[in-house]
Amino acid sequence: SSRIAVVPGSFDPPTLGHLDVIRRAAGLYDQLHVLVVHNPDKEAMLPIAQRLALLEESIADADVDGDVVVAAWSVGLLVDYAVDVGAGVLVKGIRSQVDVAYETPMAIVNRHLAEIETVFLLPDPAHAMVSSSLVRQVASLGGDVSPFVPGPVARFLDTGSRGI
Ligand code: COD
Repeated sequence: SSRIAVVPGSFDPPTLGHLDVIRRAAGLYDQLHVLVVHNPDKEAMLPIAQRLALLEESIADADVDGDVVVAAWSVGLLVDYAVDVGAGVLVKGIRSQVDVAYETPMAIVNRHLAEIETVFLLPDPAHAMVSSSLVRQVASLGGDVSPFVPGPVARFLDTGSRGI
């Protein structure tokens, strides 16, 4: 049977850290669903549709090998999406003890809810300090975000075409 995994995130905006996790996960599974999930705990910078477009462009631009689907999910449990597409695994990136503390209870709940396993990938040291919140901060203060994000995201943030 084919191995299908979901890589969920806010992706607000997608970063080089995200792209690293996506590329490596694509090498581990037959099909990958990169899922833009609305996180009610975070105030959003970009609308979901914009994050989807930037993710698609960034994945294409980076020539990620494998069967990668980009989708969005805003109603119901994340594991409902996973079950719908036949995925048995969620892949998350772990940058720090803070990420471990945040992800551990969710991983346990998701396994109880739907027998979905969570697989954690350690970050590439080159991108381990990159986060969307850092990029949002630098962008909002007019700084250069190009060292932290894929080309399409850098170009988008740079043109000031954001509706904010
Ligand atoms: N290097 C490696 N990994 C990274 C990096 C980096 N530099 N930056 C981010 N990541 C990882 C994150 O650790 C995460 O795994 C993923 O990439 C996405 O990151 P973000 O910041 O875009 O997304 P988050 O952390 O806001 O996650 C949002 C989710 C909605 C996916 C999360 O909150 C979640 O799983 N929610 C579950 C909703 C649900 O069903 N709840 C009920 C059961 S618990």
